[in-house]
Amino acid sequence: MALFDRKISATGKNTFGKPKLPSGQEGTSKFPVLTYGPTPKISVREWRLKVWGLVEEKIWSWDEFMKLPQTKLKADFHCVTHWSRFDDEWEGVMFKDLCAVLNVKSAAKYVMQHAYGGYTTNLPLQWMLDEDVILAHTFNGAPLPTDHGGPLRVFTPRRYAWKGAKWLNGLEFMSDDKPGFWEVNGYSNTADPWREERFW
Ligand SMILES: Nc1nc2c(c(=O)[nH]1)N[C@H]1C(S)=C(S)[C@@H](COP(=O)(O)O)O[C@H]1N2
Ligand SMILES: [Mo]
Repeated sequence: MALFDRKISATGKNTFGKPKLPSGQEGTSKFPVLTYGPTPKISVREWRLKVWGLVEEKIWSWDEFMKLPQTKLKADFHCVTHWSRFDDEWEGVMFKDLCAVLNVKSAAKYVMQHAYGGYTTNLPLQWMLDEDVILAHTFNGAPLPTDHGGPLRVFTPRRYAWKGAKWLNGLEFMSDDKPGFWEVNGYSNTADPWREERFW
């Protein structure tokens, strides 16, 4: 397969001081699509984002969501299937900025991301609050392609890419950890690319 037609080399450190290329990864200019099951096609008119659980429940429409503070983030993307992309520009709402307008209860320690189509993935709230976790709608200056999770996906630069749900439509705040889709199916719960936490 043509995934590594053009290998991209990367040396030195990334923005948070980790090797630009984690061990076991290869740089590519391609952006493969990795989706389990069919691709949900959601227009921004019908799109909603709901938060529930240990938080004051709230639902955003697209227009309301776009009024939240918008940020551009340059970051690298690491997939557990051994490819990495470098220096893409993502734009959207940082999770920490979204959290700032929520009433999260102090008992909330974990967050489950929910997507149209049923995909889920879990992370500690503390890790979701990392400064670079973004709910992204724009990729390199254009609307995020549907295949890659448009209208809105989560991107977690410090974790393997399965820790970001494409077609995000819900955030559940929880007191206890609960494994998401791939975590149930053998992927690591913590997913640190610099420790090669791929599977358990
Ligand atoms: N809703 C949803 N989100 C998902 C997935 C999925 O199947 N469904 N796959 C995950 C996996 S395993 C990876 S590697 C990345 C892939 O993102 P990409 O298709 O944009 O490369 O999305 C993650 N988010
Ligand atoms: Mo993946």
